[in-house]
Amino acid sequence: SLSLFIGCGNGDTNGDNGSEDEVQSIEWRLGHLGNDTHLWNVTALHFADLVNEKTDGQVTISVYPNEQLGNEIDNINMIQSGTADMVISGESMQNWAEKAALMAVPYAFNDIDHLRSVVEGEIGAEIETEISEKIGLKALYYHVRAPRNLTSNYPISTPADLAGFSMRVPNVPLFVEAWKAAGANPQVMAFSEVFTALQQNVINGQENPYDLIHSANFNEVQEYTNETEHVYGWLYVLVGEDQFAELSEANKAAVLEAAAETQVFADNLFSEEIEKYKAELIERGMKINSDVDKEAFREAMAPAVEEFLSETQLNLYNRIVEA
Ligand code: 2Q2
Repeated sequence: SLSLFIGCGNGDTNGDNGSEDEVQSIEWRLGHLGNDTHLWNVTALHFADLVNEKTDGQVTISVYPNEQLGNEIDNINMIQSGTADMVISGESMQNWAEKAALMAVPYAFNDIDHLRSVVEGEIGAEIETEISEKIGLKALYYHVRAPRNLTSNYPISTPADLAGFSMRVPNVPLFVEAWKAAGANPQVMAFSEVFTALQQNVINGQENPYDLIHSANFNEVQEYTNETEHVYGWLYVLVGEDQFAELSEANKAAVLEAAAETQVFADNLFSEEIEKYKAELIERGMKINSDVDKEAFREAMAPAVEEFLSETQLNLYNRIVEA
């Protein structure tokens, strides 16, 4: 028999949950800070299509780029209160789950392969578990990221060049400490506010991977990308555990299958597209300073990193650098 299940919203606690023949009608709202052509958005739309197909339209996902659902931190709070359902997030989750700090520690990873092995291994699993327990978010698939670089209006090659340099960092306490130690004057700001702050000289710079520098058109308000490559990291695409629990068993399986397929899509898209962002920024007139003393930045940040990390975090950190 087919029990019609109409308008199943967030927080609905109908005892039918999980029954096999239940027809659901669920809409999830996913927010992130990239623009509509950014690879996270393209991937999220692909995931939405797959979920729609595999659940016969019972689960639909609406994607909101450019922090249209609110900034990352608000987006997480909204998921917890049931007014949003999904988010793309990473090291900012250290504000709730300390192990999430390991998703982006200055100079912890050597390259993308090192990063991938950690994400796919035991450490990645531990981080996912803590995110689930402490924040109530379930990781569906992930994005590896190109390294973070510092942008500015004059070349910055060593920490000494940071004197008097005020810059934006995301809401990531470890980044605040690391950049202070390097000699800059960092302040926390939502991503969607950075362009205007740069334009109005409220800040002199910011740091992000090439794809987000491109996504937010920072080349219009910043002359240089300095290849500090100070952080390799990754992000999860997450859904609220409560929202996921509402799904019937069949729909849960469909969503997980869609997520596994989307992982392959995301990894392919990353390798195909990631180089293009730098090339296009150069075409747009951005200057690349590749003459950066990365070792000096690493040394300047190292004491702050060590001091910042709790015992738990330091253990994970040591396991990462030894991997
Ligand atoms: O600069 C940003 O806002 C992003 O590149 C952040 O790294 C990212 O959103 C983290 O805050 C992830 O939690």
